[in-house]
Amino acid sequence: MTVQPRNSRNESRVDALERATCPHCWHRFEPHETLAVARHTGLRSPSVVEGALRFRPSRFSEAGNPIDPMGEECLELACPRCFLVISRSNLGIPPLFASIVGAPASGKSYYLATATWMLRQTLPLFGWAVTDASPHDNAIIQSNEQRLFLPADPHRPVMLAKTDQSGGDLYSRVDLRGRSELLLRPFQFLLTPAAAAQGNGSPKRLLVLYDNAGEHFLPGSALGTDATRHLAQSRVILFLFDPTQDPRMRAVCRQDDPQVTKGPRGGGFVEAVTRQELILGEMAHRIRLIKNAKPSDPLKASLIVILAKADLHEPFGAVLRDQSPVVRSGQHASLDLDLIREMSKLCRSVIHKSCPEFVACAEATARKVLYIPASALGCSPEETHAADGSVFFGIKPERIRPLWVEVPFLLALQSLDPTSFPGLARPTPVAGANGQESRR
Ligand SMILES: Nc1nc2c(ncn2[C@@H]2O[C@H](COP(=O)(O)OP(=O)(O)OP(=O)(O)O)[C@@H](O)[C@H]2O)c(=O)[nH]1
Ligand SMILES: [Mg+2]
Ligand SMILES: [Zn+2]
Repeated sequence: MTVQPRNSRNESRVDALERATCPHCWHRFEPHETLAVARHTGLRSPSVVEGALRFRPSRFSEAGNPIDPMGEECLELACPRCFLVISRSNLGIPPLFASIVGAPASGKSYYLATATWMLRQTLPLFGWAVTDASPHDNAIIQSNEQRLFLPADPHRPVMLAKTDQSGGDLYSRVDLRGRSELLLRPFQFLLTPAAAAQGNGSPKRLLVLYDNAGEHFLPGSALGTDATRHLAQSRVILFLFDPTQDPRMRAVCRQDDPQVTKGPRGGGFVEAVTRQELILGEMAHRIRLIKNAKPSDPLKASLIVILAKADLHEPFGAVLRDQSPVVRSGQHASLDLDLIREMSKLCRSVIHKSCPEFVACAEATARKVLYIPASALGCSPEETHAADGSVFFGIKPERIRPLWVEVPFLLALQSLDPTSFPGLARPTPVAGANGQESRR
């Protein structure tokens, strides 16, 4: 795809494209406004964080790539507002923004890494391929996936670090019209219908996800107001409800998980995050502020409450292990929506029994709320002694069995494109010995 201006010879091609949305600052712009990043090392821009000059291209190579003022062919593009590098997939491919929300240590980073890994395995069953739209931006999530699923030594416990609140590779500090803002790095996945699915005209999709530090979602977080602005773009919000952070839910969890007795990271429980409905309320408040909506307006986004770490709560551990809503029949897969609805009802009633105020808040926040139990690990982490004498909650990769983590994303895709992600019309019996129909 080129970024040639309107008066170029490719005018009709540019006009056919939709407006683009920057995944860093969510500015919407026409494709011809896209900037190019100069390749010549002598072209620097002191006002840009990443250094190289950004410019509106007027000359193009044979291949349609911009040429910088020193004659070098440029391969990188940038947003005209925040100047951060964007992927070519950000031009013309409809994005599906999804936000993952939850208290510190509610399991967001483990959830995200296991869900993206499982989507890479599951979406091909529906005829879709998953690739990294921006390998540079996705490096963090790729390395988390590798650590959990493809380690050199699967017997050696590993852990994912707590997400930084600022700094590190996850953030870019930019100057937006004189105001310094902290922008969170997006993880972007290109979903492409495979040859078999292309016949029905399904367009490619760009799934855009973010991994915030939980502190960003706490009421009063100054850093969080900038870093969670993606919430207002999202069509689907996944709220991770952590049963280990509420004493009433903790009481009905498996007690042999170190988080249940020592707190989610072994340093005790933090009272400020016990009431998870306050985090949900703060999230809704921020979205309404950005959208200039009335406090009584329900959010337009779908809200999926994920009962995280569901391995801690029977019957979910066993049921999720035995039943998958992804049903394969020959070359095709479909989603057992009846099973998902049944689990949603069960999950709602379990949370409601211990935390009725949370359910009331969720249902006052969005028009449509689904409750999905999921477990990133499928088992508990273990107290592990590191070589330097410190203790951490580690997990042996050989024990990891994610349960239902990809289901919320499959549901979001199903509501956008029911032809590619068909729902099963009726509950279907599990796997026949003849292999005609099977659950993944
Ligand atoms: N039992 C169980 N524990 C889990 C699961 N997923 C994550 N955990 C534990 O939850 C703790 C926190 O997980 P993280 O993914 O780092 O939490 P986070 O929400 O990203 O935390 P912040 O980055 O601080 O916002 C870790 O100690 C994990 O071992 C799960 O599926 N089951
Ligand atoms: Mg995290
Ligand atoms: Zn931008």
